[in-house]
Amino acid sequence: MYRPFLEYLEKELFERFELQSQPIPPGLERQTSDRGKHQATIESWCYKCPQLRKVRYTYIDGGAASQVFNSVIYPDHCYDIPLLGIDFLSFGKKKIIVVLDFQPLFRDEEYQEKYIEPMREIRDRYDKLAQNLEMKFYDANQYFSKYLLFAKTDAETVQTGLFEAYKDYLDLYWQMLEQAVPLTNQEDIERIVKAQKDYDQYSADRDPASGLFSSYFGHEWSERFLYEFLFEDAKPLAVSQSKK
Ligand code: BLA
Repeated sequence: MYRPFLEYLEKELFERFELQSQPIPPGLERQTSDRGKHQATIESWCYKCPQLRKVRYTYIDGGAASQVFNSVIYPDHCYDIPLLGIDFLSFGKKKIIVVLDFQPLFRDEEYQEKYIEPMREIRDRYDKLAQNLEMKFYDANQYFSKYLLFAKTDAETVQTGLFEAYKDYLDLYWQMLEQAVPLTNQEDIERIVKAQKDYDQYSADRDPASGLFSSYFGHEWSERFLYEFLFEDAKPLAVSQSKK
């Protein structure tokens, strides 16, 4: 269902950047499950290039029961640009949730003005996909922008409106990257390192997918996938707590 989105992202990335494939820890790159009705394959890709320190995307194909496309793009630490976050989910065709955002690293006015306001014009053209839904797992004021697309929708809208919106958001994101001036001051760069790391910790600890991964692939695999691949700069909760 979301394959065309994955293919489009891949094509754009390969046309615009000198991507270098990055290793994914053994056993996490691809996994299949045949636990009765929980049959699914999960597959992931990871790249880097001078402007983007980590580009990862994952596809879960569980047939009609589940289709998921998830991706995060982390710019190099010398750019304070938001992360690009994609989470498109479909469970049994009835429950379709799509989230697409430039995930802000900071919340000050200047940052909003520079990186978030430019999204407004696009967001306003896709009202149907920006439903101001309440978040249960995350805090909407942390790492989400006010112009995110977040909707409960249907297959028809995914193929038409969402695909258009997706192309527009990606275009704007590439444009921001092209215009970005790299930071050179070490302290400024350290601030980005910390902000991206905090994002990983926050996201890993709250990820609503952990139950989904566990149900398909087991708890142990799920923890490894979260902390060794998806959010590898995060420490597992038990560890980070015992170190406090
Ligand atoms: C919600 N994301 C969800 C849910 C699942 C996933 C199962 C809960 C849906 C529900 O029942 O309400 C799935 N999350 C995943 C998967 C991966 C993952 C499969 O990380 C990894 C492969 N989530 C992101 C990114 C964004 C994001 C990058 O990983 C940013 C665009 C957003 N997902 C996001 C939001 C929700 C969500 C905002 C709703 C959560 C809430 O209500 O608080």
